[in-house]
Amino acid sequence: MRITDVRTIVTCPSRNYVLVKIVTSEDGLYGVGDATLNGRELSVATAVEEHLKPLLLGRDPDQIEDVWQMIFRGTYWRGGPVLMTALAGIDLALWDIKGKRAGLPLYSLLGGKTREGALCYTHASGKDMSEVEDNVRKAIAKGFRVVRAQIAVPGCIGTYGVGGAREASNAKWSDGGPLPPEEIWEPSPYLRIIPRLFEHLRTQIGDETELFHDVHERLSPIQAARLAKELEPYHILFLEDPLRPEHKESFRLIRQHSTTPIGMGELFHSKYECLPLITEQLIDYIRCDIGHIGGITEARKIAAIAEPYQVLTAWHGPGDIAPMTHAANVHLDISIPNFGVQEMVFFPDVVHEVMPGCPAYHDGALWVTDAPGLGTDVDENAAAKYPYQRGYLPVVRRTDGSVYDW
Ligand code: GCO
Ligand code: MG
Repeated sequence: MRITDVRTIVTCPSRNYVLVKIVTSEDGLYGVGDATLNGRELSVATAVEEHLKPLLLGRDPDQIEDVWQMIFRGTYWRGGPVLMTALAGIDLALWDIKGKRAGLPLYSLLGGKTREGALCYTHASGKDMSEVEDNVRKAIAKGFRVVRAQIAVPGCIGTYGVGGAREASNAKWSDGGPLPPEEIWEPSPYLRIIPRLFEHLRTQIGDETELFHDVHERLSPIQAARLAKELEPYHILFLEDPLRPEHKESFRLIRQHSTTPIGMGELFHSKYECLPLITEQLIDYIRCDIGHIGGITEARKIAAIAEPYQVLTAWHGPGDIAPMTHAANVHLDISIPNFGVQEMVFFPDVVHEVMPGCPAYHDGALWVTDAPGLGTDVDENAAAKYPYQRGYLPVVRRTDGSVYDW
């Protein structure tokens, strides 16, 4: 069996996705992976099409580890978001092929089920306490047992996780295309309102539902330590991504001050970045994006490294990665021993039309079928109806105009 074609499919059913379809010499046997990198999609599509496709044609698609090592180490300039997203797209497609060839769902190839369904969380946000509370209640009514809560920060324009980008300015280039929306954010009002939000939610909603919050890598070490400490009485599941990904040693400071569990990792690109946080037990949840760390091959190693340190997984699962990565998340979740929780989104119908087979939600969990491989696919004719549209993530500034982290 040989790889006979590698097709890069760029499509925009409501937002941009980059897919990698690897076709084999066996009749009708192909796999589809996701190589979407929000806001920089075409750089990944070019990497796959121009640089990686020639390396893949004629190779045996069964040798996933060898292909992975060849692409990761063979470049010399290894790692980074673009190349690791490209590698993830290829890796997922190869695992999809392996499963289809064996006639087995991916979770079976990964060792078989350790649980039925993957406990998952949804997002609840709002412009004030009562709106967030309403949205948490709506999530609970849908069966969610874990809910992420975000609130608009007073005096700031736009806030991560609260539809902030829509409020922020939406300037146009002279070519008519969009520019990144610009948001304003300040740490002091943020640090004041978040503990109040969780005090409100615990008082109004009680202790049963697991609640937590995404900092989105915006705090300094001592600010993060303060927030983690002040959130202690509300027993959140974890504080998500409190520090920038470059500052791994600073997690020690958070640990010195607080017993609030910590999750980290959606901006990591390899197992090496996870190592110190896991081996020093500085975090409780590792939440890499399978689509940005080179796929299932790397993710299962990260999970294995985390297991003896009692770090659980919480793989990133936003709307800007395609259903193939969501499926990979769930296949791993239900086959590893140290699964924690899974982020999910409800995709619009048009995404299901282009990419059928996304894991289904019911009873607070995500479920994959027994379809061979990932269980997901792409309808290339449907994809062609939705051409790429330029899009950017927001840029954040402080009130003095200086650039900050989104
Ligand atoms: C999350 C993430 C996302 C990212 C997004 C960027 O926890 O789901 O923080 O919302 O911001 O994936 O493209
Ligand atoms: Mg996040």
